[in-house]
Amino acid sequence: MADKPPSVSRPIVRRIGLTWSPLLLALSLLAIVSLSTACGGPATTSAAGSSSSPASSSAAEIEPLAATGDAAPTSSGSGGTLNVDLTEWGIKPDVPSIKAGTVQITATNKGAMEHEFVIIKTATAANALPMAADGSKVDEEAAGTSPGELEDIAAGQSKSGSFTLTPGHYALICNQPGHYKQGMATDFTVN
Ligand SMILES: [Cu+2]
Repeated sequence: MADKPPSVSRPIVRRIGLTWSPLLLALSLLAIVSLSTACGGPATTSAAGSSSSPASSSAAEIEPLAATGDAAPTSSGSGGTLNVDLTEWGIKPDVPSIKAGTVQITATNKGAMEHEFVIIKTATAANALPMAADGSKVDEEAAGTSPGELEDIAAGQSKSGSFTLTPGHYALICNQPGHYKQGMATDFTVN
């Protein structure tokens, strides 16, 4: 049963092939000639265009990052990732500035106490921010605008978040009571 259909179809194919082969040869020769002459140029350019357009589109996806990376000092990082160490008593970003955009920030508490990481966009120097009435903390609302923070980072722990940072001067602080006065503040620039 299974052998019959192939044995039947094969002769049909052969007959078609035999009867059509002169015509197919002629047609294929014509096709080859017409393709190589008329479409040869466009075919190669369109092939080059199609192969270069994915390349250029993928390059376009990379180019903004590469271009911003080129425009910025190499110390400003990739433009997308910022790592910050929190200690007693300091805040140390791994780069002094970064490109504007969506920035993935990881704050790591390398100290022995709980800390937090607060981002404040402000024209004021990081060590001169206005204090709350009791003097224990920065008055964050008076200091500027905050794109966000990573709260309650236990000793030895890290927290990460994605923040939208627009160009300007920032203060990166820990606003646990008393920590800012101990020096947990640093200036940061978004280009
Ligand atoms: Cu702290």
